[in-house]
Amino acid sequence: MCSDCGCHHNKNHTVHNGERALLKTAATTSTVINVHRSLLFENNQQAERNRKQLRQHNITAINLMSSPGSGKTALLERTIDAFASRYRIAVIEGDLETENDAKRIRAKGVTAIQITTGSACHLDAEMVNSALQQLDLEQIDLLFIENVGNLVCPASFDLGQHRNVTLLSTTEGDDKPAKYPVIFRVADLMLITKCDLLPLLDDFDPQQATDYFKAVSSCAPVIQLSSKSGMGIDGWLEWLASHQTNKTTDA
Ligand SMILES: Nc1nc2c(ncn2[C@@H]2O[C@H](COP(=O)(O)OP(=O)(O)O)[C@@H](O)[C@H]2O)c(=O)[nH]1
Ligand SMILES: [Mg+2]
Repeated sequence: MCSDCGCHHNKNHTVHNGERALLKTAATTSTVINVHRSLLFENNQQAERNRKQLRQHNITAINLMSSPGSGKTALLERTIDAFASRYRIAVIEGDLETENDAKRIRAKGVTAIQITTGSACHLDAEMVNSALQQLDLEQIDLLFIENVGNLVCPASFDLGQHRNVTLLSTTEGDDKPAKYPVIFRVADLMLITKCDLLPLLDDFDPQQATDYFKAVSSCAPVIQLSSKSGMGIDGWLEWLASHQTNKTTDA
């Protein structure tokens, strides 16, 4: 099992199978670790190339990470409604199967590239690079990357994004930042989503979730919002605007 993501996919699959055999001897363990390091090293290099390409086109890329169903696509729909006249937006969608999320985004008139990963539980920099090749980068100010729903693996794979946003929905429990610290530690912002449900939930305390988050992250902000009611969305849009420092259509 991969110590970085635990998944069995693509080129990693061979490595993992190899790992099980190789772990039998201490002498070869270091070989396995080196191969893992090399895979992440390759990913990081591609991520740097992606970042450079995005910078050349003045694109700000935001990587959205969370559990499945915590409201990433709903938030993007809300964001597009509010910001499509201000920024030229594109979306890269990551899921194991289906074009469902890309279709939801396209229904809003925004270009969306769907990556279906098969069995992989996260996006990687190479996948994002192949999506970038399908986009007209000159026509984009803000690029959202909706990562595969997973609170563990996406945190280990740099995609070339400029900012990480981790969502925690009120129905998941306020202890998740403590239980899954890595994905919250890499966050530049935590969004507590589905806050319209708070009156119905007697065991989710937003302050407790924030305290757990602050304990693992340094000083990243927290915004409580609801894509359904619109509560808190303005704070999210302000945060986005403050990180979209490049070309704007209303400047
Ligand atoms: N009550 C409530 N439900 C929401 C909210 N945002 C998303 N949902 C619902 O949560 C489910 C999953 O949302 P989706 O955006 O597909 O989540 P994703 O898997 O993270 O992209 C859908 O049924 C949404 O309607 C919200 O702010 N409030
Ligand atoms: Mg989604």
